[in-house]
Amino acid sequence: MTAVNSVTDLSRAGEIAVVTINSPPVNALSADVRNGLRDGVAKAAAAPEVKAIVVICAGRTFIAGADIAEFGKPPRGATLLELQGVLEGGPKPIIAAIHGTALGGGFEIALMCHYRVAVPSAKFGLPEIKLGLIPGAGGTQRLPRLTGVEKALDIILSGAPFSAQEALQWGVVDALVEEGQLREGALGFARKVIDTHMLPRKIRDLNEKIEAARGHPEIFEKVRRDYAKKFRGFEAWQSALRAVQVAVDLPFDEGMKLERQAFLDLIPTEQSRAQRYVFFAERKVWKIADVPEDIPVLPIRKVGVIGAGTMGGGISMNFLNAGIPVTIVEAEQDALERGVATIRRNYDNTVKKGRMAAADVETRMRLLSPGLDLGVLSDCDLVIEAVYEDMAIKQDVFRKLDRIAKKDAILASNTSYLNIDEIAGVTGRPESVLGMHFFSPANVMRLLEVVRGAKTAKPMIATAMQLARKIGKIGVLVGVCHGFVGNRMLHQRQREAQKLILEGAMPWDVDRVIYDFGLPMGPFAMSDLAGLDIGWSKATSKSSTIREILCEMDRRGQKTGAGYYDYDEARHAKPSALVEKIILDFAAEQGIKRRPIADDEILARCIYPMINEGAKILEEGKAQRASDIDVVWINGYGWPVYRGGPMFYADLIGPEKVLTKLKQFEVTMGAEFKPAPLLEGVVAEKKRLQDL
Ligand code: 3H9
Repeated sequence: MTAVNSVTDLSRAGEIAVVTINSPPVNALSADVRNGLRDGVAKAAAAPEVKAIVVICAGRTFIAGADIAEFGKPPRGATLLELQGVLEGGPKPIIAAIHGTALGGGFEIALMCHYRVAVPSAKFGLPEIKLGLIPGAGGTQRLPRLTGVEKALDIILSGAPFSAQEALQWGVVDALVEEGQLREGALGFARKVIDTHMLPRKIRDLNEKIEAARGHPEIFEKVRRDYAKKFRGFEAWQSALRAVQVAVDLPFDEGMKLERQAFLDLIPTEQSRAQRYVFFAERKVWKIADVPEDIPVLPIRKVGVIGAGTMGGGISMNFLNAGIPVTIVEAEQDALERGVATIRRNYDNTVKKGRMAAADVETRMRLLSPGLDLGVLSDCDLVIEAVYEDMAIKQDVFRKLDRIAKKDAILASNTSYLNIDEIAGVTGRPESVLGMHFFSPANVMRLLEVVRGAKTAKPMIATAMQLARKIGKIGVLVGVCHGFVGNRMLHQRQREAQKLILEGAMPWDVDRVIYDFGLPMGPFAMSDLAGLDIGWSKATSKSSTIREILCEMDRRGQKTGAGYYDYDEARHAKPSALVEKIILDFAAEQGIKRRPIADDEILARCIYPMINEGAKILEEGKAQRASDIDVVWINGYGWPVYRGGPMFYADLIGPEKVLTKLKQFEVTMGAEFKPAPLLEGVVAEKKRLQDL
């Protein structure tokens, strides 16, 4: 074995040379890896005794893509054209041996090789679209030549990984070899190549499948229609479509050039910068400054959930899906039965949509034990309380839990606003208490705010975060404050939205601006969906806000067929003339002189106070970093990933612009716009929020 460079080795097995890349953690295609690959393969090809070359990776995976951290920096090292020259253009057959995840540029390197073998657990994919990019090393030109245009478009536009079995079926790999025996299997394949005189097979020369698509623009039209909704607001997908179309219409080398240019053009776009930022942000959340990564976590073998309502049921499903038994407790038999029936119905609906096998429903339901008494939770390792949002009720539950739960159990509250320390304070073990704030629908939304109380012990925090990962959530550690990170910022937006409709806008104006910005819906559509009567009661309602007036009229949102909007049977929203009149009358009664409000102002009024609140959250240490706040907004509220989250957005448009506007608003509209000192500091020091 000889070292080619610091990340590449060259070894020999008879007439077969083996080039091994070893660049942890994921063998990303850095300059070193590219250099090593180029030089290693070239050296092997030059040795007269070598008849075939295997390219393989050490560690947990084949090359998992370009080094994302390198994008936008000055180019270094071997170029992709050079790699293509030594790999595809090389004189001797080259076999890529694949395990782990061959993604993006990694998969494209494999496609530059002449043959591919993989272990059955390997995964493949072109996830560039998720980074606001398109494949830039031939993926859009070579993949359609193997799989046909439709399949290739699906792989490129979904960005989703596919299995080794699918890869075999679609002609992407030539053979599967025994799990754990990749090197031996690849050598065996290489032996066969030598013995049967198989020549280097270049994908660039395989034209049959793309010729089949030539003269059929309807293929692209259909895909464009199918994906239009999913990609509302996104840019890169149109480039991806064009690149594949070029593969069909133009010779290979021209296609390569156009693909490369489109890729390079996308790198500096705001969307791609935002999406790459989010990629790293979603990986940073797991790192907690004062909780070591190797701290021992507690085994969670059984989970208790108190409350079988919408939240309790959704929360339970997460654990059932992960194979963890759940005991769910309700006070009344019929509420318990309703809760269990809802869980089953949700699963049945998933089966109907073809996304789950019927047998899996039974497997999951068998893991669920319903109970009517908190006493049945005594053997749970984690208990999550999801009862009515009321401090006295929650404290009562925790007092009882303290007596029932086993010694080292984690006691969690799913509260969305309340003070975890006050809840923990009624127990004799505040170190075991934390918040696990799921977002509705809890079995669908990816975000989990893990709320750290003043006394929560570190192993409890580490366990909750690890569990979040296990159930497929993205866990963000937050501190105790009203509404934590997400709802605390949301409150700012909701307040301004309510003010805006009195000052001159209509609910549908505000919603349109927020929707066009990229969120799935605006504040009023969201209220209608959630129900206007959350936290409202007839007894105390005094017609003192638009919301109260609407609730009193039984316009309580979609569920009553009317709220800020009117709804038809299919739940399509229509602006309501009645609501318009209610707003106008109410504003007049309040002596508010209405004025036209421009879209710019609506956006700034809704979003800048959120950014300001985010700055206060950082100042108070209630979030670890600005990017954690962004992860909350992207995964909990549908903030468009191509805008990177509210804090990244502030950096993008310039913190100074936000500050200036807040100051103006403060003068004309009052103290709620007073800029956070942290924001003032960032501007004074010409920093970015994301760097704090
Ligand atoms: C591309 O290839 C463009 C080409 O078409 C054209 C040009 C050639 N770069 O996710 P994990 C880090 S675009 C840099 O926790 P897992 C990651 O930050 C690229 N760093 O592990 C983390 O660091 P840390 C197309 C990367 O086992 C560590 O590795 N490729 C990269 O859950 C472990 O990552 C992709 O988009 C990278 N490419 O999942 C694939 N990848 O430990 C992106 C990872 O300091 N990667 N890191 O926090 C993934 O999807 C997952 O990381 C993977 C492993 C499935 C590979």
